[in-house]
Amino acid sequence: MEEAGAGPRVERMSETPTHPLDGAADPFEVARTAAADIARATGVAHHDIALTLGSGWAKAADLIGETTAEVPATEITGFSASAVVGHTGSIRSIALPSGKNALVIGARTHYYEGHGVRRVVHSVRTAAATGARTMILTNGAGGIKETWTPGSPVLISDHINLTADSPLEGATFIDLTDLYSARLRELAKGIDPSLDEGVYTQFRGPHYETPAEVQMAKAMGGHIVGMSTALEAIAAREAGMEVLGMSLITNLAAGIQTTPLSHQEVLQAGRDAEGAISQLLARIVAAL
Ligand code: 8IG
Repeated sequence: MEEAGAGPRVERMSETPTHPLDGAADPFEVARTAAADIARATGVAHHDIALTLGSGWAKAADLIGETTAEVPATEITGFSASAVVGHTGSIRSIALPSGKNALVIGARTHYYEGHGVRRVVHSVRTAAATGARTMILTNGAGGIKETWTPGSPVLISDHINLTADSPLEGATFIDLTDLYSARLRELAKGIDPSLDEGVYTQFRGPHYETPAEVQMAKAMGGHIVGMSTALEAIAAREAGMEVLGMSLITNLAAGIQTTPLSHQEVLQAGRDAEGAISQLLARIVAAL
């Protein structure tokens, strides 16, 4: 039991650890430190491909190759424990059959956590600092297209960033034409010709949209609603990586689906689809 009183409270405040990205002069320097941590912890000096596995995609890590090391994300500089049930919180190095190394990030920091966009994109910048030239971003999301059913994987063709934020600092003008690589989308469709694609709309969350907001997203040209990925994709492009984005439609967006949205339902849809979409992702990675 803690005693109420001024003494201990002052002590705790002075002990509050500062996050390495808060106030750092250069977030890329922090990413290079994190990449060195990963090299040390995994024994793998260079990674070629990086994957962020969102809700429903975790099993892909077991299918794409041989896991050579798994490290809790909290042991890597700048990473935080995942705030969401259903997100695993580890970083794995996987040897692919092709001889390449994949870095699998099972810990995503969401924008809605409120720690700022530097922390949101730290995993992407770290992946780039490990040498990865390809960034595969996956997520669970809501679908606006009526032809989609929960459990369908879809390719992200473009995004609308409704966070009103950017990972770029200062006058860093980055071209986002073809942000989601047409080459990689074609490669994915070569493996599964039934794959549809759509425009991902990143909302801040963590609340789901109102039906009116879903109609707004639809009117603007959005097909997928989610709470991640767009800011990460921008950072990946800034780092010069080629980006593949995929969403697992776990639910139809609010108002498109007439029943209420629940996180439990979203997790269940992810579990039901996990085997099939993970296999698909493994086949895509094998073809890279
Ligand atoms: I899973 O319907 C999942 N994530 N914004 N809307 C938003 N994010 C989501 C949704 C959804 N489903």
